[in-house]
Amino acid sequence: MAKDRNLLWVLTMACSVLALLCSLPVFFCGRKVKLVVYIPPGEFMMGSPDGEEDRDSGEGPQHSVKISKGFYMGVTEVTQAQWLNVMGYTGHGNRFRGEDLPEDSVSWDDAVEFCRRLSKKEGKSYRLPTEAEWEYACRAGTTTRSYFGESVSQFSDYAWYSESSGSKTHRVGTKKPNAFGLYDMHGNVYEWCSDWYASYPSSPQTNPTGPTSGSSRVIRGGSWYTNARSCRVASRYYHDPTHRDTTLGVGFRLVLDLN
Ligand SMILES: [Ca+2]
Repeated sequence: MAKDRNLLWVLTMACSVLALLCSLPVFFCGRKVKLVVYIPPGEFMMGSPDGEEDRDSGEGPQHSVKISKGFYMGVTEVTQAQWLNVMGYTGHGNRFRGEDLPEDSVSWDDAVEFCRRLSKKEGKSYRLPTEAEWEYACRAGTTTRSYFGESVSQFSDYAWYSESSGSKTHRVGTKKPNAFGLYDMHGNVYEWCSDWYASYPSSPQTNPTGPTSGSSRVIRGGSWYTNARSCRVASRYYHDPTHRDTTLGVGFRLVLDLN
């Protein structure tokens, strides 16, 4: 079993390197910048193992998930400049202001509307990540509490969270990225996922999208406001999809589907 896991890790890392080499430059706001990276298909164990420190029961049961199709994902959270360019107005009462800061107080409905307008504007298919895609992309082949390992002492090198943020959000992409080249998957702002929140199934899943109805949508990754426990890769939280949280800091990250 250990040998299989090592092989899986090697294959995933090989795909990660390929993904970085294949990072897709796209035009946005008239500037040619790398906004998304390719996330290759693969399989992973979703949720946290029973023995993980700081684990919450809602992170289990840990179960096998297959992502059968690659996709592109935003290198960073959606910034306030990107929001203005697409929506034509500044955000809904962002707690912190700055064009390179993430949108920090958007509802799920707001984020979905942004995806709809950007898709129409560019003739592409942008959407929120599923919860499984988010965790798969964040892990980038790792199985630890964060994409950089188990050590809480390293959190400040990788994440803007309660101990490192100075009680505010920060310019996106300024901490260390994961193996896929994604920044701020831990901390800065929480990120909306497309799924309704629900308990996990125990059986293996392929491209799970969550239940068909519910009352709260999933948010992931913790924020400038939360502690390291809430920034762990398996940590889950949720909100009413109409709620614009000016305390926690909730933004989002785009997924661009392959044609
Ligand atoms: Ca984040």
